[in-house]
Amino acid sequence: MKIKRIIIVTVCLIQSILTLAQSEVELKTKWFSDAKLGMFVHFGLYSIPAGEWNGQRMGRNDYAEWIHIQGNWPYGVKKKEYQKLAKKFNPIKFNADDWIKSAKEAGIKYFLITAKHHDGFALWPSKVSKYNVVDATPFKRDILKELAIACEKYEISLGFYYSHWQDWEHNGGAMPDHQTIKSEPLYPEVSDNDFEAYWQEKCIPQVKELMDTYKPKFFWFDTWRRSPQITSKRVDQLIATVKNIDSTCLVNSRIGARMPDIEDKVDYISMGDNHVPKKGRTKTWETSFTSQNSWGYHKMDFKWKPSEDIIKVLVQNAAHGGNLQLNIGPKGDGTFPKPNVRRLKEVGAWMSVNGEAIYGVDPSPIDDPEWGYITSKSMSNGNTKLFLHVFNPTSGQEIELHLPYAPSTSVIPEMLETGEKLFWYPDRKRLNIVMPHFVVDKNVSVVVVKLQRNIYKKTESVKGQNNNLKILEKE
Ligand code: FHN
Repeated sequence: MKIKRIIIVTVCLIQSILTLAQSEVELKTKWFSDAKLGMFVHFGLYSIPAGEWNGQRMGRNDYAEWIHIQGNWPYGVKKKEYQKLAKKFNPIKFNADDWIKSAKEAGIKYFLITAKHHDGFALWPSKVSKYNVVDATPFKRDILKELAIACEKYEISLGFYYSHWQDWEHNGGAMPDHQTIKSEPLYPEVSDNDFEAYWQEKCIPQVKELMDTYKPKFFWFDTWRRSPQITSKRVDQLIATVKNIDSTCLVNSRIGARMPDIEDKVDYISMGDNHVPKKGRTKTWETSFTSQNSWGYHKMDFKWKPSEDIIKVLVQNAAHGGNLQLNIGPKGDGTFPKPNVRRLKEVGAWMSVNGEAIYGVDPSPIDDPEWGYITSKSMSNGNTKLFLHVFNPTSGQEIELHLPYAPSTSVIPEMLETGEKLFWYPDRKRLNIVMPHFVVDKNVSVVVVKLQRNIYKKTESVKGQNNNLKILEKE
């Protein structure tokens, strides 16, 4: 009897500790998951050749930031040749204030930049390696510092991408997979001892330096497959390097892609490139999304994604509890490409009237309808606001909203942008809503429905739903 009681008490204790720990993590990541829209920037030496080496378009995945490996295809560009780009790096039109202001106007809440990408080049005056923007280029300005000042001015949270695994400058840094490169034995195999040297001499000290100097609110580390070099011990050391300086600084899951326990160790999950999942995750998550195919600016990549698609992906992720990080590859002169400028304005215009249906929303408590997606907010008075994001609406279209109970007669759906009240009629547990005659937005129109009930409540963790929200079948 006594033993039974001890077991029950211990289990309860463990459960409360786990719940406490979980809510602490949720609290720490709340600003990030509420933000919903971030900007990712890939900027570096590769922004100069912009996808072309000696008059020839680069090979393979056509990611401009990979030109070191994929220029002069299929051989790659020799390290000495590539590093000569530093002497040409002089983005005189770079204006941190302009960048961050345009992010702000687009409704973006946080900003993330490649402090160091795979080529190993640092965008700040690193004391750890002379291969940096101040010591190695004619530009001689601390890009990260200027951006940090602008972020503070516009109240945008600052984060850094840091390539901790691949580093093509340090002799011990990881190199791309040999089987995928047709080149001569251009890249020697890196031994674990060499990698350890890189790790202790460059990676850890640079991350520490970034933490101490710029006080970022989050890090975005990058692996995309399991690697023998990225061991649990190294992941733990890197996380500790960040957290020992600021325990609230967030770390993403691609610090150790495909490691079995990685999601327990980190603060938020980063999807694979451009991966927009059909369902949410139990933990805070984001999709990094390119504007063209390439991350770094590529002058021959014309696969620009329309703003309409970007908005739809933002909505889809928000409905599943995730963020969208829209990537921009600035040009070698430091300006944003024209298609990006336009897209930022268009996304910003949509956000300026529909932001309420995106920022700080909960994922949909209802299954995805066939006409679009739903986001929601539970109000302090116990009511629930549903935001119905109707994709490609047509004049007078009828949409069906399936609820867990018969709707009350006081529900009056209205358009978020115009306040126009909509005709509706109930059909048992269904609400049929008639869209306006004049369609306010032919891409995504948002309808607000205020329900005088709380249709979800906090429950235990449910796989596939963020923030542990589960719909109440019956009240
Ligand atoms: O190789 C990189 C690539 O250049 C880019 O930075 C993306 C961003 O998610 N991450 C890697 C590929 O997945």
